[in-house]
Amino acid sequence: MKKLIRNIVLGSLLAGLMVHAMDQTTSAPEVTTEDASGRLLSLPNPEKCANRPINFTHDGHGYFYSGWVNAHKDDKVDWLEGRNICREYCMDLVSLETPTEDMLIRRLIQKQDLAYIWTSGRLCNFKGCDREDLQPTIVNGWFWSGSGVKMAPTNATPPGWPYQPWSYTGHKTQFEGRNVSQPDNAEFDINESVEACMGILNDIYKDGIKWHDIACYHTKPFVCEDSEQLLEFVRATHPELSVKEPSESLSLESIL
Ligand SMILES: [Ca+2]
Repeated sequence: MKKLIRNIVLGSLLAGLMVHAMDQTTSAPEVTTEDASGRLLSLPNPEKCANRPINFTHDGHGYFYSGWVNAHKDDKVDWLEGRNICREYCMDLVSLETPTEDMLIRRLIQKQDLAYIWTSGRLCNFKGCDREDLQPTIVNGWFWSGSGVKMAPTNATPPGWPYQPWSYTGHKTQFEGRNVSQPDNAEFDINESVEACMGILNDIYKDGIKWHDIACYHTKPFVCEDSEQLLEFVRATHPELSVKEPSESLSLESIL
């Protein structure tokens, strides 16, 4: 019976993903472009989900920063490894769909003086990404792999945002005698590594705390955010475990 329920839930989860993908975003990648070893996304670990670390909350979601969790405090991992660590806790790398959430993570980076972190931001550069509405992908092909939400075009301030989160500068600026903004896929010109993953860099290019496209193999600390999809999945398949919403609201402002 349990297996049947699991299959039904898994089936509807996959169907939901596909519909979701058709509706408003791209299908989530299963492997990265750098994948040379067949690495796949991890499934959640029910026990870890029930006991997941939560450092702060926002809008009903729990979050943790790897440096604040003993088991991960020295972690510097590539993008997919970051996702997989989060996913075992029914979380995923953080997705910044709103300026409020972006400012929250900027606050963390600023107050802790972090050089950089990974987010779940991802370039659609895999199977299925040749869809016309995603072209050119450097502008129209970015999405949050943690939530499945498509990003606004990268070449302008996102609608409703008071600022442009992508950096106005980066590696290419020095060669072109003008500011070359992000995403710029700069590493591709150096060694053909696609900058398919999004990190937040803290003043690396004297540009403040800004979004940058980065090749996914680089290693960084990371922020995890609750994944509603993975939490629902584990609640449905493991009703005996109490996999809760964050039990109390804990704002980052109250601790930092
Ligand atoms: Ca870049």
